[in-house]
Amino acid sequence: MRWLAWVASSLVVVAMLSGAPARADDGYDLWLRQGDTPAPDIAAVRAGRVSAPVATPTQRAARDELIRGLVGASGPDAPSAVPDAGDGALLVGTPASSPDIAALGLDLDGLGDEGYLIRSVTVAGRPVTVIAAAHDVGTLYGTFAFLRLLRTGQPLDALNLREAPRLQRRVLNHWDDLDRHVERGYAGQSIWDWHRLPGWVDPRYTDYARANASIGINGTVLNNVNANAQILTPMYLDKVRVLADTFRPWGIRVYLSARFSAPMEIGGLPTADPLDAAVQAWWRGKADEIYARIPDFGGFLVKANSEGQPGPQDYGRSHADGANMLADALAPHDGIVMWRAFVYSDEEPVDRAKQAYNEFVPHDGQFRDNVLVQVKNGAIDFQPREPFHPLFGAMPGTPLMMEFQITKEYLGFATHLAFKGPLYEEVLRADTQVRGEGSTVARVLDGSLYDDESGGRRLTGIAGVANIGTDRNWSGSHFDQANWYAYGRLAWNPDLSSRDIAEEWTRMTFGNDAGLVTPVVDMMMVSREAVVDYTGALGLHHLMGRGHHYGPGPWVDGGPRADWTSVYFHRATAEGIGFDRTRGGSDAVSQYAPPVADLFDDVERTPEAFLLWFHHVSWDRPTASGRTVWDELVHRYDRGVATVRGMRATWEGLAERVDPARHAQVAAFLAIQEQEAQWWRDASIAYFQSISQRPLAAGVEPPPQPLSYYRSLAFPYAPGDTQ
Ligand code: GCV
Repeated sequence: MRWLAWVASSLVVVAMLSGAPARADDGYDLWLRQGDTPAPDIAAVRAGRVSAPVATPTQRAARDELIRGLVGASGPDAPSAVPDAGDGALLVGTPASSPDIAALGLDLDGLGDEGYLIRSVTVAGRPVTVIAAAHDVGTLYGTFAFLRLLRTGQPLDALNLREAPRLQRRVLNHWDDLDRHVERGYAGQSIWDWHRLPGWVDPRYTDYARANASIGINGTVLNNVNANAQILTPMYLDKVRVLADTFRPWGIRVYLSARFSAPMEIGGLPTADPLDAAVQAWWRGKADEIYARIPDFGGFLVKANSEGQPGPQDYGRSHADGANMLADALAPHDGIVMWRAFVYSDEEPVDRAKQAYNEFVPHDGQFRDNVLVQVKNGAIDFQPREPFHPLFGAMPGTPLMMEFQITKEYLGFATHLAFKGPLYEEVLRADTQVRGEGSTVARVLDGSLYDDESGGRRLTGIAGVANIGTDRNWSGSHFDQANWYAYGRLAWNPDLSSRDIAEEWTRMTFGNDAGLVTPVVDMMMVSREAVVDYTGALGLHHLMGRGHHYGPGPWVDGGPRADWTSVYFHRATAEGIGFDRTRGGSDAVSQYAPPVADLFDDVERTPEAFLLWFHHVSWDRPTASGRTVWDELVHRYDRGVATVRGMRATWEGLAERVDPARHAQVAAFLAIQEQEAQWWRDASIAYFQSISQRPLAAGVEPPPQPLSYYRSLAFPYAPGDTQ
């Protein structure tokens, strides 16, 4: 009863606070912030009765989350236990954990290990909200979903939700090195404090797990795909074990990036040949060693024979040989291999966009059942816009998992506001047409396209390259948190709309003030297109600075490899611009299913967004607007800068509606973005005009500096570069 009284008095306090101005916020609490959430007005709280089991760590996590969410309390003042409320008005659990749930006889079939239902029912004449699942982790996800409804101001009195994730493995990929450098990371150092582990378990690890669980992420690859074999030594595995123990209550498994040559580097073997018996035995022993510490270890992620990494081809073996050798070592423990398809060779004269397909399609059907081939969303490298990767749909006999980038290597690092939800959505909804219309990338990923053959038993998954670091706000900027959030929500349900996700995130992150939500969501929804415009529209790609990838570098040429230059990709000449990937060119179009290949092959029908990706056209070719390609490109550069200017103005207008700390940082970052968008625009126009020799249309401002100035800028310490 003391607890009930405490809840009641807390509610009064929360209610009083809900009308107060926004409090200062450093962003640490992400979308889980209690912030200015109005006092919950739900039957359960009014009645003061919540029944949630607390017998396991996952149950306790769900219960604690409810306490935080319902009474706005955490920390030392929070009640230590929810009383056993019998016919509680908020009833949480599984048939096994709660007799009350069992008594309801709910239909939990088909929810799988992670699904849940949330339902408003009447028990003994009293309204009860039920959060039920077949397993504890389902109730945890259901709890977060319920709190999401609460925090976003949804009605809670007639609920009938039934949810299960569409993809099984929903994983973050950390490109974190063991010295805490983060490759392509713009949010400080790696959050994994390897040196102090396992003795010091930073509470931030729990906060990390909680944030991920709240959006349904259920796995994390702790180390960079450009892997260091040391992570597989006993000393590091003891550290990994502690992280795995910390994440387990939140339904999160750990995975590791495995360096293919580890048997040589830390095992003392003379070879890493996957067909060598000693090598196979070494990996089996290594797997046993890992599972002895971490019984639910997820498995290995591997970057092999790509950008200088070792791999099976060093021994004349195939990607399937390499992946299967590791898969066999993990199979007795139910582990999986995520084998990356991001492979290309500078010794290969073939268009880089075609190489992954050429290498992997011949091995379709040859991978073990516990292998997922992990494919980037597009065939080049996480550009602001790419057509979907032709491998999606081209390997019916092999489960493919998506690799998105959450960090913004090519979209302005952490200072540019670019919401990637629309990028993810565009790719997931793209129609491969491999089995007629509606063969979307999402259906390739969730396996539903192949249900006839697999009976729904295929392994499925998705990965996102994390944007997380030691910065207090985790992601380097407040708005980059939205990219982490959107990735998780789409990993759970690839059919969600990015606008809905943006709104959900905004409400949870900044509050439900209608005068704030609409302008912020509108701003987020135009932001990625703005980046496309000011970095190179109409299908241009790979135009950034060399190495660090910061700022414009359309002039980048020479160096160690042609396929790391910009001129390789834009192919601008005095006559025209674009990469001819048609049947008459590199023929990359033929890697798509015939209707898509026909579309991309036809310059008249190719969507303008991909014009210069697939075609080399005259600068003077008319575009849909009536402007020539040259004038349209310049127009888009200007449009991109103007959009950012508009975003700044929108944000300025929200000063009274956002706490000063977050408002000030976002405002400062938008100012940086505007300057850098202008820089991209000026440098790109200066460069392309030096090639096209076309005049600028009337009214267009010439770049203020000569091309030589933009070319002379150097940034040796830009963050996130490879080491
Ligand atoms: C981890 C791009 C990035 C590299 C990254 C690589 C990959 O080339 O610039 O930093 O390496 O992709 O995805 O393996």
